[in-house]
Amino acid sequence: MNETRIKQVYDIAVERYAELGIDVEQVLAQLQKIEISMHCWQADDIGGFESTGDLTGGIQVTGNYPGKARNMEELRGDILKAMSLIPGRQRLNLHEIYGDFGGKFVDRNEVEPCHFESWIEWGLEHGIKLDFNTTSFSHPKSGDLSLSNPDKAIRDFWIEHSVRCRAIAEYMGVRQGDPCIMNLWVHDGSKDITVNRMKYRELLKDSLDKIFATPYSNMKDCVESKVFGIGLESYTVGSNDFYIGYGAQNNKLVTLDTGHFHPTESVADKLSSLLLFVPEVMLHVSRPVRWDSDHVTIMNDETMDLCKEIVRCNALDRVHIGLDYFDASINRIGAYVIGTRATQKCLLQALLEPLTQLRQYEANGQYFERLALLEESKNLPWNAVWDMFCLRNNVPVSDSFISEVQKYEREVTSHR
Ligand code: RNT
Ligand code: ZN
Repeated sequence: MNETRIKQVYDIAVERYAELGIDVEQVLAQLQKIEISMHCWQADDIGGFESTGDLTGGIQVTGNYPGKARNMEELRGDILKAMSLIPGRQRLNLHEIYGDFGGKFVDRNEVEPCHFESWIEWGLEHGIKLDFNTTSFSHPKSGDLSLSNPDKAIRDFWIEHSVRCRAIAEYMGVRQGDPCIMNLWVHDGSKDITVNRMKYRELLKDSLDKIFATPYSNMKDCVESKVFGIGLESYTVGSNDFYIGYGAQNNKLVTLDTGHFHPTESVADKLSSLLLFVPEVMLHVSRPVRWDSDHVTIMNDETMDLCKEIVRCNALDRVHIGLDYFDASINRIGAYVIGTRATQKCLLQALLEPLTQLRQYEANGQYFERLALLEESKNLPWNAVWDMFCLRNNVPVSDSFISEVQKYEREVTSHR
């Protein structure tokens, strides 16, 4: 891409937006500050470094594109490569099973902050802040029920795991000088009609109370619901209602995964309700295709609506944006780049929305005018601003990241 052309087109876009009262430079400064929490698990199909066992817990990765990361070094290299093709600075979201266990087997109820020391050092070296997740799946004790298991020994095992994970997240937060967001999602559920739905939810609530007993100030807890898992289709203990209730009552962050709702439900619309009752929200931006399929995030209406709602709620400081998808059928580094850049593009368009004018129309009951401006906003020259954002951040403009991903594939991942 010709730099001079990018600049010329950008200048025209700046003028056009100025006519609508939008300060593009200010928007770019805002976008620059948003760090997206990239999920480490797209790099290796949620494998982790604990075992080579199967992925369980009702989630599934499909595809077998060659070159997936086989160890920590490869995974770190892939993530740095992806980040080098994405403008701005991002965070990295780790699962417990990605600990640096030094070749030894460390069970989930034995994990300690030291197992993440090398990650913390790596993060500090590269300016990448870490987020964290408990891991209830892919373990002999996972079964269908973990924190809500009627068997106290199994429940206690997962409580211990989660308690330890919080301590690790707190340690990460201290070391990076910024709170680590720790997400808790458990797969607990049942394949078929369940006749004691209350019982498991009581147990989950009780387990959570125990897990959250210690207050911390350098980590933030969030709880993630879902509709169903594979093989657990009829009942999900940690449903949306359950966690909204829990979060509201206990002042916990609620995680909204865009794949975890009924297909026509708007996740964007949830923000302005939730933010009135819970302190902050964590997002897992994903793309469900017919089900919670975790396809690569793209710039579609759902992601756009979500980003617009964050901005319209003036909640950029209360909504943490993370990604959660896993597609093993295409180049995995490319998948990171597409999904993260798509989310940023949606955020940019949200920030460039002529909101003052739109709200004026709305307040006046001028609904034709509101709809007309919403439609016209779609074809404002936001792409010229996006190209400039990439240029200033020294990352490939437009589709020129494709050849970078191909080069890395040729030189690195194809040799695995
Ligand atoms: C599963 C949840 C959860 C996982 C990750 C791996 O449906 O979305 O967030 O995808 O923890
Ligand atoms: Zn998720």
